[in-house]
Amino acid sequence: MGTNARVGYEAWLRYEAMEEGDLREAYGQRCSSIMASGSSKVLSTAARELAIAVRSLTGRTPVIASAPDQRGAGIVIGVRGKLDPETERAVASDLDGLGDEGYVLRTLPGGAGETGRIAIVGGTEAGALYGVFHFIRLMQTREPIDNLHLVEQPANGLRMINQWDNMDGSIERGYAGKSIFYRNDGFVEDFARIRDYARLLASTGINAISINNVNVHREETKLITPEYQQTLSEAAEVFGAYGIKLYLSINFASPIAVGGLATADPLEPSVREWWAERAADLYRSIPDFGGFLVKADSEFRPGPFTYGRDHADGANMLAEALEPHGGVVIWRCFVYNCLQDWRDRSTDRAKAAYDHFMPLDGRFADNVILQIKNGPMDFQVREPVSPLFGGLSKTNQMLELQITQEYTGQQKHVCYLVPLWKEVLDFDTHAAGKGSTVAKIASGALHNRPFGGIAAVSNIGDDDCWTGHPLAQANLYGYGRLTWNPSLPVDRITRDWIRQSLGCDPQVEQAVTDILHRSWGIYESYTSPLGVGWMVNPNHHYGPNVDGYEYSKWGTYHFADRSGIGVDRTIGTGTGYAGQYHQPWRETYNSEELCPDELLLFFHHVPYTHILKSGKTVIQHIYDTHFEGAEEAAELLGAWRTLEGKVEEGYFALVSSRLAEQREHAKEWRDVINTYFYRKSGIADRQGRLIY
Ligand code: GCW
Repeated sequence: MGTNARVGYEAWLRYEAMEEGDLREAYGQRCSSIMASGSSKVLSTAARELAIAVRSLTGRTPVIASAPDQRGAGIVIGVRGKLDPETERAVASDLDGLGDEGYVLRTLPGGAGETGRIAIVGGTEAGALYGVFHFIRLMQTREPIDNLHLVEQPANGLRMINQWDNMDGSIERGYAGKSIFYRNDGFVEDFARIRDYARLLASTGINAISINNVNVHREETKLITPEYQQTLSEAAEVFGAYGIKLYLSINFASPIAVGGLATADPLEPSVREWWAERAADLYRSIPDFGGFLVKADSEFRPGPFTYGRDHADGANMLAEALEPHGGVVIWRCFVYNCLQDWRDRSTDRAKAAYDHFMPLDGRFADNVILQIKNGPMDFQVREPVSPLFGGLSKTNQMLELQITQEYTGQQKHVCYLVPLWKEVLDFDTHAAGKGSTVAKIASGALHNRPFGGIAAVSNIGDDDCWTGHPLAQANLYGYGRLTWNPSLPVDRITRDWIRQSLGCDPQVEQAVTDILHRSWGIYESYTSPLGVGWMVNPNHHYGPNVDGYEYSKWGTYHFADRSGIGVDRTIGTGTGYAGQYHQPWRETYNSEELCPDELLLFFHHVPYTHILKSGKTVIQHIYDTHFEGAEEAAELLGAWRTLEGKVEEGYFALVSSRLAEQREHAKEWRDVINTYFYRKSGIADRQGRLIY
């Protein structure tokens, strides 16, 4: 139980002093000296991070050595090809085929009476840093380190965070305070907090960050101009020391807005030149700049459509500007008609991304990556996986997730998203036969693409605990771990996060695991039912409002009437969306009988009396899940309260107050939804519970 002034600030890099005993002794002894073979920035970061962790965990201050410990003990951190000959020889067999960001973690045999040293060797310095954070995690989770022999490699080239931060200090869809990057139309003066963020991210494997909102407003448009280059290069340095590359969201109309040109037409030579100059300039001050993230022709953002050009024309123009410098364009596929007439039943927002981008497959430059949201709509608590993943085969793709809980309780409710993301990553599109998972498509492995990865919208702000709700830290952490290795089991991620953040008390681990693992299901049960989505208050998206978006232009409807509910997206009588999938999904989703219950209303309009696979009618399912969900939400608070005295006081209190708020708000959801459907359908609850 630490005594930090700022509750939860250290998150999972909290190095609480270990309990006295053999393990603490052993860690301390093994780590008595730390030697970094080389003096680069990232290696120094790695050595420093390890020293901090060892000192706090074991109480022993390691010697920072300039040569390996002659007695054979200690930690050697280094990069392949630049190690002392003895270590290089000892790990040689592990280095074959090791990628740049991969690492080897190996306990080497000692001579007579010696313990032997531990080698942490990366393909590059960044790899070594990831190895160090892995090693620290082993100590935090009390794993043995006497016989380590691990070789790790990231599954994804790009492991990215998208900040939706604005330069006035606000954060679009932010639920954890203000931006840690900006204030009053400029950067913050002190980058200390940004540095602390970089280390949290790097410790989970993140290697890329875009630092401004994809909705690029006036001031942010200037980020690519000389005005901000000095400050940007300082920010890039901070991230660079942790192996993280900086990206910027750009405004497609920049040539007009800040370039003084009359057009932003991507085929116009002066426009192309302008972008090429901007890119060259950026790379002059930030040699390892990552590239541009682009939201174009989406929700009122400018784009190539204005000039009669398409997304490939737009993206390729930027790609051409970045290509000489090794940069990439990440082009978002969140493109749909947001001025739909609700009376128009033929337009289906779910179909839009596929319809826009499939015809362009094969036309994008090699350094363009299309960033696709996990679902076809927008980060709802339940959606099918976007069919675009199974569609594109000649284009680099990247999966976009949302860590910030826009539609999943806004960090007032606990909603652990790692299980949801796992379902998405494991989803088999059948694009190239069985085993064509989203994980393999996003990484680029399935279609052998040069670039790929995962991006997610961050959930942090300047709140003491970063994420508003301390338990929401588990989402940021779990996201990073999944980008490194999408096959990691959920349990493993949860266990590590708890031990690293809250210590190794088994009772804490049990209770918090339980809370986290139940949370997504609970949230789903008292909010919108059976995959239909929305039912939230317009604009801010918090709290129940069943018809909040029903007669709006946003294309997000549930079509509830007196006899039934749901969206017919079948091939025969509906919008045809189900036809965007490969078999067997096309048939599964298209059929009322085969469609899984949890997505039934996404694909079908059915009567309230329709019998689900569970044996219940739709209406009874709605009543039951809402009554049960609200009860379970209350149980979460009870479960948490058993940990009083076992979790640091401020942290305990903060989580308690959030869970109490969730309990009350879940009742509001329950009553609004149940009442709405009772009044619509006139069908009573079989159990006669109170409905208003
Ligand atoms: O979910 C919607 C959000 C917008 C967001 C948009 C997007 C950044 O409500 O706030 O804008 O998605 O992903 O572009």
